Amino acid sequence: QVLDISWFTESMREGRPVTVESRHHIQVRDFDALEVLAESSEFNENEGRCLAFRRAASVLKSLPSAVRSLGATQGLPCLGEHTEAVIEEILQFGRCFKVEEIQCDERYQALKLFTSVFGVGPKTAEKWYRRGLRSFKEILNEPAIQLNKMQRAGFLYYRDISKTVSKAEAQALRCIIEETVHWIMPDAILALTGGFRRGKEYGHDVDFLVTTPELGREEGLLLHVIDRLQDQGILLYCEHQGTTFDATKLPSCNFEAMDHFEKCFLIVRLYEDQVEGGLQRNPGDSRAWRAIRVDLVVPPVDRYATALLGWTGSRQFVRDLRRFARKERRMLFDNHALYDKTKKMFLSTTTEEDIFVHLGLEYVEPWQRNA
Ligand code: TTP
Ligand code: MN
Ligand code: MN
Ligand code: MN
Repeated sequence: QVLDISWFTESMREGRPVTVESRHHIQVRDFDALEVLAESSEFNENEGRCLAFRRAASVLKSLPSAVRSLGATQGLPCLGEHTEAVIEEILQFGRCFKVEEIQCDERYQALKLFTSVFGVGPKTAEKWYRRGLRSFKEILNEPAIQLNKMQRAGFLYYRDISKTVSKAEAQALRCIIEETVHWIMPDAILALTGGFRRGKEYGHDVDFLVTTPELGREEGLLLHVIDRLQDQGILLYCEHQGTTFDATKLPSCNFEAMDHFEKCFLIVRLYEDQVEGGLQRNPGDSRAWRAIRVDLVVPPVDRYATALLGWTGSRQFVRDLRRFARKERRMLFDNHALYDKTKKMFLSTTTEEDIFVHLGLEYVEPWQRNA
């Protein structure tokens, strides 16, 4: 299949400017400033600093009112000296010099653009940048560059999958997935997870958990679902990963580690007439469908609660909860299990509520987990 890039123009570079008028409080857009710093740290492989900026942004986001003076941030957790300096600059000048410098940086711009493609991580982006490549056109016209299957799909459907997914589109996909799963196994359990379970209006993909009432019956189910989507002619891309789950392993301390459940990363075709109120469209696009990224994960039913919590996110919320568990409760948990280090035993969980009970915390509703 030859890549059609006729639709691509240089103007599709992302890069939102963070310059703001001079004013005397911190507002929502300033979190973008911290996000730029986090991203830039990520590109420079400074994972610690990246996490620090993200944590600081989420602490500021959770404040009930705007920050109007540096004094107002005194005593807040997780605000390091770098973040304090950024806030001070924004309060004083309405902008942050360091952030603007990064946004103008050629390497930052190229890496941000490249990593916006599905299947392209910081390593690949860096490799392309070092070869002197700066735009999609240059990458796609460079004969020495071998794109893998995922990256080809990433470019092919770039315009659709870099566009947000609406709640109505997510709902339509839920119906499609539900019908497919239940056609194969009427009593299978399906849950919408990710940002849409947290009540978000928009997302970058749609995430689902699938399991079965009895342990073991989930084996083979996902491959069957994939087959069925293929038969319906709506499967545009599929990467399937078999399970590597090991029930004897302790929960991982490394949050960024992917979980071991069987899963697939899909690109699915969604038709106009399947969505209440119609599809979100790019100007001038008259196609009757759009492509959407979908993740399906299949934990065994006895791991459903931890998997649901992990896949509901947000990333920052789960990261903080795991940190709390480790530091305050001597407990480890990840998407697979909850483990008590004092008692040296796994704690069984059937629902998300059980996890909060074990951690000695009040239940936090999904819509309150948008940290
Ligand atoms: P995402 O779909 O990346 O994020 P999101 O749904 O919160 O937001 P968006 O609108 O951008 O899609 O991931 C959902 C959650 O799943 C997130 O908290 C991280 C988690 N996750 C895992 O636990 N394991 C994995 O292997 C992956 C890819 C994600
Ligand atoms: Mn998601
Ligand atoms: Mn995401
Ligand atoms: Mn996802």
